[in-house]
Amino acid sequence: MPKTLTYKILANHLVSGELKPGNEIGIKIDQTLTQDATGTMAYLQFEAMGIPKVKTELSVSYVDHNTLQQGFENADDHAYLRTVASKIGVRFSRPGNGVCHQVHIERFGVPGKTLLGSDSHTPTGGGIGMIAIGAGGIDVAVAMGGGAFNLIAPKVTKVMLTGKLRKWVSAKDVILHVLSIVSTKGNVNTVLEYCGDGVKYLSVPERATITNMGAETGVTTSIFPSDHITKEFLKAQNRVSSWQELKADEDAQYDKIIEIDLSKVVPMAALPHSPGNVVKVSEIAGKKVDQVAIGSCTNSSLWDLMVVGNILKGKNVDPKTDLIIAPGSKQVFSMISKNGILTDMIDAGARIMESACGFCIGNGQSPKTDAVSVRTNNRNFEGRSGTRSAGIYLVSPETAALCALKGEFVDPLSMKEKDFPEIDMPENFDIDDSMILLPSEKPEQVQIMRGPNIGNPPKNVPLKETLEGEIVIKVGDKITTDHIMPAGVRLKYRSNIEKYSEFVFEGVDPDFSRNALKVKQSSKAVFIVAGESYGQGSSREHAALCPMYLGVKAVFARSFERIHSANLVNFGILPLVFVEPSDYDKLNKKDEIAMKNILRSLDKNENIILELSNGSKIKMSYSLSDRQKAIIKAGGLLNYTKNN
Ligand code: MIC
Ligand code: SF4
Repeated sequence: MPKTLTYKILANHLVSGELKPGNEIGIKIDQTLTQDATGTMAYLQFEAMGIPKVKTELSVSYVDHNTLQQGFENADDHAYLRTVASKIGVRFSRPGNGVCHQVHIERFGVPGKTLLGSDSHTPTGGGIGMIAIGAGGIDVAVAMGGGAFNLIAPKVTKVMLTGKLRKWVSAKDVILHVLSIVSTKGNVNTVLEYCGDGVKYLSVPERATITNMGAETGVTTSIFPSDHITKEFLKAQNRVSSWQELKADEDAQYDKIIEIDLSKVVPMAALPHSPGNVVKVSEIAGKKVDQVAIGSCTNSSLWDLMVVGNILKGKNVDPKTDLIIAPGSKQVFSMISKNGILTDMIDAGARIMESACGFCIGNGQSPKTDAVSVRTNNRNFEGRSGTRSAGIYLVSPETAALCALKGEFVDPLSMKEKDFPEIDMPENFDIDDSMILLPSEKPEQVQIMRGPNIGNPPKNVPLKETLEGEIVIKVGDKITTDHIMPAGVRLKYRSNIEKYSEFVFEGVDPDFSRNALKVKQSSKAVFIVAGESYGQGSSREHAALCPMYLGVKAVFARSFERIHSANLVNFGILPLVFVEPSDYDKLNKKDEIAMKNILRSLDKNENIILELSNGSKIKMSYSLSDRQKAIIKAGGLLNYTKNN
């Protein structure tokens, strides 16, 4: 039977289950990546599994999120990550070497391989023809130990690209256009597979921009074929031996088809506070802009920054607008420095940041009160920038550069075609992997460094037949992991769960953590009530781990996002869905709830019943595989892995 590219790669890696959409399958993982903000927990969990050395073909530990090092905490994390990597056979990408996804695609991505990363933008690797999936740190730890990664065999949507992008329109506009079609919800357990004639006009970094931000649609991953463009990219990275041609079979069947004529795509922007609020830039032209930030794993390739630098060349940034630029990797940084584009940026008035996530995760450059901040990154959730009242607008590098010069929104299509900069891309990139440390050849001699910021992962207890407890918070739709577990200035506590837990739901209900602990101390369970798409956004398992620490035993929601619901399971928290969505309205903060016969119901695949103190009952369903039920019963994946 003719196959999609997605199913060809999945079939090559299948270790369990039947490869049919909707079934739970297990796949072998060839490569893993972690970043520092999720990595410390992943490696602590790996250590707790008692496996001496990773069993993957390649595992890389990146440091890119927490690089500000205000206080000792980040530096403690880095020292732990460097030494544990050296001991267990993982490469270590030093702080300063760049954002994990950008570096991974440059130096390690291989068409046809599987990549699991403890970061939701791991699908960036789909730009080079990998099946690249984001997951919680503990799933990555299991994969490093040689265990399969379990997922629901996805439905595949064909995104058929025809035509060629006009000058001043770029890959970011394509993915924002896709978001305007598929939105940020309802796409769980789907893969977006790009094909068609238009693909050949997109470079690998442009494809990576598109697959990167596919994460915002909620899909499992996105993928492009591996063709002569992929080969050229790998050649320029001196890695052509990693290339193989890969594409879907001619008559492959897709679940859905979306057609996009690239020549008709126009510059787009996502308005605050969701990547799905997409409009044409022409609709907001003239709106004043306070800050522009260019970089992140979505748009910081050499091409992106060459375009930006050439637009800025010989001009000055508007006096009332700040321009911040963070190159995606040391390779990009070094190349724009050598070819003089960096000087053009500095001369134009740009503030240059190190190659790291920085502003994207709210680690510095928080905009002023009520600011309009225009950014090339992928998320604009409320408060993520560090300034709750600011509105973040997501755009292409072209739009961002023009906004910085004029101090207001400019539709790039108002520019003349002939004024688009002529850019000569080099045939070869500068290769220098000296910032990637190889693991030790004498691991027995490596001492793992654990400063006071490195705590042990907290333990959970097996699930009980009956839970009695209280609803400590009720939230609405589209609650993101940034709402549940803020990053920014709190990011430095990622390795210290007790401290980090103080900030759960900080921006939604500052008393949540204290109230939850009180309920836990009175030996009752803590419950959360939520609307649709609970847990959108990042893969941070802390959004499950810290609630677990605070005594959360179940979340009652209208629907869940994929990575977050997997993380809840991994930490022994029940993700339950209202059978009758309107029952959401019957539950309130402080309600006392009893759940009986939980284990029996799970065994029999029956609904779980919530008993309210007023006598009424609410039916909750769940979509859990037998393996997931066993994990929840054991009190989480760590306990389960130890027992099996
Ligand atoms: C993000 O973009 O939200 C992050 C920060 O990269 C997260 C990971 C994290 O929270 O550490 C993600 O995308 O998974
Ligand atoms: Fe880093 Fe932002 Fe990319 Fe997340 S989305 S990996 S914070 S650059």
